[in-house]
Amino acid sequence: MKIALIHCLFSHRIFSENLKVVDEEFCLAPPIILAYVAAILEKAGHKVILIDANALKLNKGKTLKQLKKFGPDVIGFRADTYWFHRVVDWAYYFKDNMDVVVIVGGINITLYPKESLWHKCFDYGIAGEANCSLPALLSALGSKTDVKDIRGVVYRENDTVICNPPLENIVAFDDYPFPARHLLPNELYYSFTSQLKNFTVMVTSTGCPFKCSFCAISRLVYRERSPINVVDEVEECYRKFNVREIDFFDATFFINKERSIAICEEILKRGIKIEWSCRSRTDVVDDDILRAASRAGCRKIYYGIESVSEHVLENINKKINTEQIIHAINLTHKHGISTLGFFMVGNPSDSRGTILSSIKFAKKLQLDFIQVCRTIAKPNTELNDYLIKTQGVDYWREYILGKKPEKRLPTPWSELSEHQIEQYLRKFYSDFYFRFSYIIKRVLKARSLSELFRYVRTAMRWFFSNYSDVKK
Ligand code: B12
Ligand code: SF4
Repeated sequence: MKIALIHCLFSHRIFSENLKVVDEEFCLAPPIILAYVAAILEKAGHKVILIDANALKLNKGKTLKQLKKFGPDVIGFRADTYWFHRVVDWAYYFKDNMDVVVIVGGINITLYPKESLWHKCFDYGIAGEANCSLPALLSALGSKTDVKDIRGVVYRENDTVICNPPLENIVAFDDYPFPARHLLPNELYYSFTSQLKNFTVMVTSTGCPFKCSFCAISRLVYRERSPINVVDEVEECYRKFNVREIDFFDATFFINKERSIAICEEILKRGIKIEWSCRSRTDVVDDDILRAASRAGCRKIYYGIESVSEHVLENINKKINTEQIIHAINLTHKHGISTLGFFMVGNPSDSRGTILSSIKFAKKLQLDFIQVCRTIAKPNTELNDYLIKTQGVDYWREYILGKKPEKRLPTPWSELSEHQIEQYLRKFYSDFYFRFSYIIKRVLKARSLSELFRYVRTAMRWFFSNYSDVKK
């Protein structure tokens, strides 16, 4: 069959935890999940294209032109919760203009299968992994046989949405084919802090064994790839796609010390000259890991710090303390690796005092970058459970059904108003970034004009932002 996978043109959403400028400037990353789906389809013998309309800045009309040239039997979308209605809008458009079957997959279909398939622009959904379900669904469509026995498939019969039982076992992550990067415009991607081209993202583990109350990843099954499998993909990126910088997008890359060091040693052994970054908890790194990482090209680590207040950290179930944070950041700098600290404002028990202390702390730690977000009730989190309990309704469920508009969600766990949270969020950024000493350091550390240009553009956008997302 001929299948076209489409990554829509995305934009900032009102309920996002990030400021508009951050959502728009933080990164232009490859739609790696759809590239996984593409690889699964190619392995099953299908002809596939992947249109990254977001990177290519294609609107629906231009994407339709490309689709018509290819003439797909099936088009596939990935839907996460925030962007669900954008995907619905695009799916209706193509459905109205072409004779195609539309399949949707991704995390939101796993969380809200019935509500998602309530939208008639989708003919079928896949809840959970595509590996077995999608090839089986396509062969049933090809042979016009029943789909009722295919696990993970969601479909409509008359006007009722049927959710088949989920897959029994999850697929070992090593058994996935590598993402089909040959279908992507690899030279276009970058992140706010990336310094080399080509830049890509990789995922070497999913889920996380920790249970922070604001985080949806804690509820995904933790599974990891073996070091050899990871470095095989790194090598493919390096040799086949001229990748020189990789952002490992795992929730917390260094969680397994032995695996982390084995990955670093394998990169060194094969002589792959790449630079990379990753995300980590502060309490899992030590001298051995950071030494190995630095030698293998690690140039930046994104640490989840969230707050300096131990009371706040306890309330969000972060299970770290300030001593561990200070130790991890200093050790990372000692090994010549830059740091980005993630912070959140509007946490349970956050106050003006805790936020101002966190700002001071971020500056004192001499972090190279920070990213600050509002604490929101993301779908499938403990905080969302709390919101459902206190409000009596699951906003996200209603939003998917189209019964609730896009809006800022209440934060009943915090004494701070929405306006105050917004102001502290902005203050956090401006107090940190707009320091003379910081600006000089950034300019001196920049390695290309395009990197410098990115910083200047974001700073200008920051200055001229008219708070439009606050007013809404
Ligand atoms: C890599 C990653 C990214 C990458 C790549 C995303 C992409 N578009 O490809 C980047 C950096 C771009 C990214 C961005 C964002 N992400 Co992200 N991301 C991840 C991460 C860490 C790993 C996902 C992954 O690669 N898994 C491995 C693949 C193989 O497994 P999988 O995702 O389960 O996919 C399988 C099935 O879902 C299914 N499937 C998926 N798509 C499709 C499509 C079809 C047609 C079919 C049939 C099946 C199918 O088959 C796949 C293979 O078996 C996850 C967290 C996690 N650990 O899972 C968050 C996660 C998916 N991201 C999330 C979010 C919120 C975002 C952002 C909105 C963040 C932000 N504020 O900007 C943006 C969204 C931008 C966008 N629209 O893509 C949330 C989604 C929550 C939700 N309920 O919607 C997650 C779960 C993390 C979290 N914070 O909770 N992300
Ligand atoms: S915030 Fe980080 S450590 Fe906590 S559950 Fe999420 S991924 Fe794991």
